[in-house]
Amino acid sequence: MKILNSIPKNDGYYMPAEYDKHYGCIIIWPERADSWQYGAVKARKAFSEVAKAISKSEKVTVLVNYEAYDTAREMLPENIRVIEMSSNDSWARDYAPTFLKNDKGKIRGIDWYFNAWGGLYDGLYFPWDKDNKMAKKICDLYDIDIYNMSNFVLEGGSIHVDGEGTIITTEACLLSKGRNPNMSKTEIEEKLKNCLGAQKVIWLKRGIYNDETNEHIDNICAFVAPGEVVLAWCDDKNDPQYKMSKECFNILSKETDAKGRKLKIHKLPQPEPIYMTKHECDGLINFEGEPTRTETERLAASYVNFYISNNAIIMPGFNDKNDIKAKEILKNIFKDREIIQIYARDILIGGGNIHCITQQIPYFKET
Ligand code: KQY
Repeated sequence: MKILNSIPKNDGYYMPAEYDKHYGCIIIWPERADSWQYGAVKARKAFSEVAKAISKSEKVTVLVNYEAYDTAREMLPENIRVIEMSSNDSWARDYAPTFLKNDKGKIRGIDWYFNAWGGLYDGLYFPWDKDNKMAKKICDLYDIDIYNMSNFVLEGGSIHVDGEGTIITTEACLLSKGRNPNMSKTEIEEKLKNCLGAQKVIWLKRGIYNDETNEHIDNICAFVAPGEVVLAWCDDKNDPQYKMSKECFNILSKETDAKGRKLKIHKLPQPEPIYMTKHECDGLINFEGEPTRTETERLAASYVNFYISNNAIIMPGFNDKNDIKAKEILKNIFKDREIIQIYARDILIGGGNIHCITQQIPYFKET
């Protein structure tokens, strides 16, 4: 593995869309006592279901701390590789490398700086050193060269791309004070375009209500094809999400992508609001000085937080009346892929969902 200090765009590298062909997927095993209730038992079952669904069509590698290795190996089938690697928590989307490819089928990674969604300003835990080292370790594991972008704070869940020159993100997250406070919006935009080999950034203002990541894009809006997005939608005018989604819709409907296409917007309904219960809060161990979950706290549930595997869409379900409706909408969009819905409340309690716990590796030729 070589560490590169050049600019990906100048080297001919760009981030492919998630619906492009994958080599595999990385997942990090849940363990942290303030994220995963009651020793992470239910979370581990949900993570295993996600890993199994993805492994039907791509190679899944699960990374796990020493202490939980035996449990992970026991719970996961043989076709899923389990490797010991230290982490602080389990959000592969945010701190596994962002992978890029070039036109010759070669791939490279990006090592952004990770500061637990806002560092000492409004981050969610401290320390985050093990998470921050994972991108480099993962590239070393696969012998993939990696761009050093440690002067820029970014999580993978805060960007989506169409693989044809367009990036979408939210201002609430990327312009937040806990990430790159000394950079202007224009400078951040240039950095994204240079790193991801893109020509255009579409900025939405906000994401999902009460999303503790400062409102990552991957919970509110995602590309499903060139020129097409899904957007989390809410019809209830009394719900704070109503205005937030409407504002996103207004921006998207006036925008064009990097190739000048108008965007087709598919609305994906939200589940009814989901709140933490006392029982769930009692199952978490809270660390002094860090944000905690509270009873009746609204969780940032969204069907948009799905993973696109080679032959399926792995989407969350919440035992909600909109589970079936959301599944049908995705089936109509992804006609050639199976739609696998996994009950995801036990992932949601940790603060994210299926997209947040996965990171795809684009298809590449092994040497
Ligand atoms: O990317 C995510 N949505 C993960 C957020 C986890 C926050 C820690 N509880």
